[in-house]
Amino acid sequence: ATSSDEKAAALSTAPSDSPTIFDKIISKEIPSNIVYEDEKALAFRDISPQAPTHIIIIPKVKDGLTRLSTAEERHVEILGHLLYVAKLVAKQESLDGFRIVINDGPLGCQSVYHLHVHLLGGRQMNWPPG
Ligand code: IU
Repeated sequence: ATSSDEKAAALSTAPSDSPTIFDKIISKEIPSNIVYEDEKALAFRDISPQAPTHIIIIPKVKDGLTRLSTAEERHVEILGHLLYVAKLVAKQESLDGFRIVINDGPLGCQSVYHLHVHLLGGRQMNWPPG
């Protein structure tokens, strides 16, 4: 998929609390290329990579955490853990610099309503982002 397909998907996905495809990735009902797993988090290669390394890091238990803008105080620990996992995976992937992204809502190009951190690297990133 191109990044414009991703944008189209984001714009046509209504924000919702319903289960997402990431639940099936967590349960391994749908295969994914898992690069890291612990009791609280899972990291797998993005199916449509936007950089040589593009990994998605998610909480195994969603606990209502559909998007960053609706995060609550109880989510603080898992939010911190996801960033720490991003650091561990960046090291595992031998990344010399990387980009962390959390898309929020249609305007932020979020297409899956199970909060996730993108870890992108392996090439020179650009600024400003699109
Ligand atoms: P977004 O931040 O919600 O736009 O990111 C969702 C990402 O999940 C996006 O980069 C997709 O390519 C990726 N993804 C995936 O890796 N596997 C899937 O089965 C689906 C989406 I659907």
